[in-house]
Amino acid sequence: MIPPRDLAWPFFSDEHRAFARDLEAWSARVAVFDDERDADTSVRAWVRALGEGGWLAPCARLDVRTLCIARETLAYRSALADFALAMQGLGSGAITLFGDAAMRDTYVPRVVAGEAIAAFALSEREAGSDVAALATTARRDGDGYVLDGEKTWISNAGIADLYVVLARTAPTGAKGLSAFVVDAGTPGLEVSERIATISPHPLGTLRFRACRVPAARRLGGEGDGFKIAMATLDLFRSTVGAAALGFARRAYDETRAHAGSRMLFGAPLAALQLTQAAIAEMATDIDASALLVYRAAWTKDTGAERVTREAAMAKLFATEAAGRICDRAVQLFGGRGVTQGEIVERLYRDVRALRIYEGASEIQKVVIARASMEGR
Ligand code: COS
Repeated sequence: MIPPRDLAWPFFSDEHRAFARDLEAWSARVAVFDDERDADTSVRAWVRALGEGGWLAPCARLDVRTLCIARETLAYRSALADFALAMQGLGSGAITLFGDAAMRDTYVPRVVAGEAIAAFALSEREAGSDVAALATTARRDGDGYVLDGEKTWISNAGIADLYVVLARTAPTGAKGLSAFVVDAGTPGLEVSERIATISPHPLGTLRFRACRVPAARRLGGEGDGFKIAMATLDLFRSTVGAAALGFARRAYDETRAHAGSRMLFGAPLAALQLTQAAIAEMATDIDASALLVYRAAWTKDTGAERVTREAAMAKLFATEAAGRICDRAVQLFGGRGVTQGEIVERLYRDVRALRIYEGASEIQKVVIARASMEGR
């Protein structure tokens, strides 16, 4: 939940403030569809509910501040609600940004209505951080392309209706990549494996075997794939920081409530100076994260062509900080902190992947260092 004083920041317009308050009210009221044993059903339910509520509209408008507010607000309540919205955005973002009118009309309204589930298929077993090393091929054949290869750790694999897929149309390097939209159910596309993680959500491996895709399903020009992937990731990286912020704020609020009521040595836990130090560091990490996230989002929304550096800083700092905060929360909850069913135990698991997906912390450092050396 974004505190009212933060909403007073100049990064936001009245429209953003109203969106934050309305989504907060909706998400506090709505039933929570989080069943860790059946994440597929939970995510489908969230996508439908978010679509019906009109909350997926920012996935098509791509106003980064609204996307960040949405992720921060939903992550505070439910990791799967945040995941559902994030993937509708990331999975359709490249179509909104680079698709022609026909492709946008075919896919984006259904994604926004919650009628179609979207996915972004970039990572491979040997290439995720090094995008230019992708090996899946797309061979031109008449009026289409034939895809062969494997993608893994793909969120929504198995429940998605459409996949944006990065594949190689020329032998080497970043300029040899192109992007395609592939419908689930296309002959030659198979979900070959489902992957279980510490914070369950739909994830799996896709296998392409002579999978034929019409040329009209290529996004942008042949060879534009690397830049399409980078531009899409640049836009969504700040939103990963925003989700981290939502988890962190929840852990912080749970910790403050606990520290005020848990008695030890004849006083509340919060009376101990070591607890006070922990709470002070959590609070400072949260404000610093929020400032970096909304600085990056505002910079993009107000017309910057690239926000590579700002988005990398926001994701790096906010996800690392949220890891520290959720870890501290577990520590201050003691035995309860590692007990299944406790909110902070769940947050501790939910927050971990954010330092890895959409560019690991180490990659964000590479990106920031390069920009710094170039004087950007
Ligand atoms: N936006 C637009 N264009 C970009 C860009 C960006 N963010 N980053 C790079 N480019 C352009 C470059 O300007 C360059 O263009 P020219 O050849 O015309 O000059 C081209 O793309 C190649 O860039 P570069 O040489 O920097 O490519 P690298 O292979 O060295 O890129 C990094 C390395 C680390 C930046 C890249 O591979 C990356 O971001 N990896 C992380 C990807 C990721 O998030 N993976 C997680 C899986 S997806 S959930």
